Amino acid sequence: MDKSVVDNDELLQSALQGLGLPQKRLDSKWFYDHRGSELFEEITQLPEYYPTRTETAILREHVGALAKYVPQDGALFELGSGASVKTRILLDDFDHIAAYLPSDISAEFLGGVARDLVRDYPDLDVVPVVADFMGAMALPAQYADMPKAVFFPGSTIGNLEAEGAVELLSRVRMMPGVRAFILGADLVKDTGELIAAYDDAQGVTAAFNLNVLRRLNAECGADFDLTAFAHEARWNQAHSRIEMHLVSRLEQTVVMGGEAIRFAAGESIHTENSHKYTQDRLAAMAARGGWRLVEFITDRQARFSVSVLIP
Ligand code: AVJ
Repeated sequence: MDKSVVDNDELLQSALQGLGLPQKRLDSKWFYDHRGSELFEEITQLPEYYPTRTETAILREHVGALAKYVPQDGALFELGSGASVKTRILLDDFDHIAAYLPSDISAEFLGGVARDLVRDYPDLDVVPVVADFMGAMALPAQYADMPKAVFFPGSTIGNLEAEGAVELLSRVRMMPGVRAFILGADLVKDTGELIAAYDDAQGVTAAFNLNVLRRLNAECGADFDLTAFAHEARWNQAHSRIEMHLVSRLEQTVVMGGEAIRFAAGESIHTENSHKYTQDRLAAMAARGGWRLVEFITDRQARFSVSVLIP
């Protein structure tokens, strides 16, 4: 094998491990290279993808109520901040905070976003933190102890299984200075509506899903034929989640990192979970993580929720 084709050994090791499982898996965090982050921003504009516009409307309407939970002269620390589009609703209203700390796994994407925020919010310390929220999130020293609220919108928490979500909630709870956790979470609803949101007519979600294979080719020297896999969104009732899969259209063998990975026709790679909640389930999960749910705000149709948790 030509080792020089492997630019990302962490991705390669993670992918080899996941693709070696009986139900092949790829961690959804690998969607978010620069291209994947762009495709996700396109998803947020789709007519079928209700979460972003619904959460945006909730934030606009209730920003005043949320402001009370964000400490005076403190910081807003965001997990998985992406393009920080929704955060601007809060930043435009919060004139009492000192710093905004966006964190994201895509360093390149985050850098560009932070540059725009520095320009648009000259009175705010905008300090980007490159971090995976499933790992240690080390904040720069002068912000580590600052009173802060943590913002985790978009139902990104839904990518985690229950144990992972509780672990994350506990870990954030332990960070110094944390006074509140503002959490966006998608809610259980009609299955047809959920499926459409993850299998849009324009095929943007399909491109987003397939992008992870393009990434394995580009960064790990794999030889995935992207036309040989089909995007699929499934509702898993038992786990109350939408699952995304990439289904092999035929029997095939893919080579990656010197290993042959065999696919039967119809066999899938499970690429994402997106859990959908009820208020009771969210409150229970928060409690297991050491938090108390004190606000639960939804739109009129109860499609999406923004909760405030306090220690
Ligand atoms: C960014 C994790 C919230 O689960 O809805 C969108 C990602 N996947 N369409 C979600 C996603 C397919 C999204 N999150």
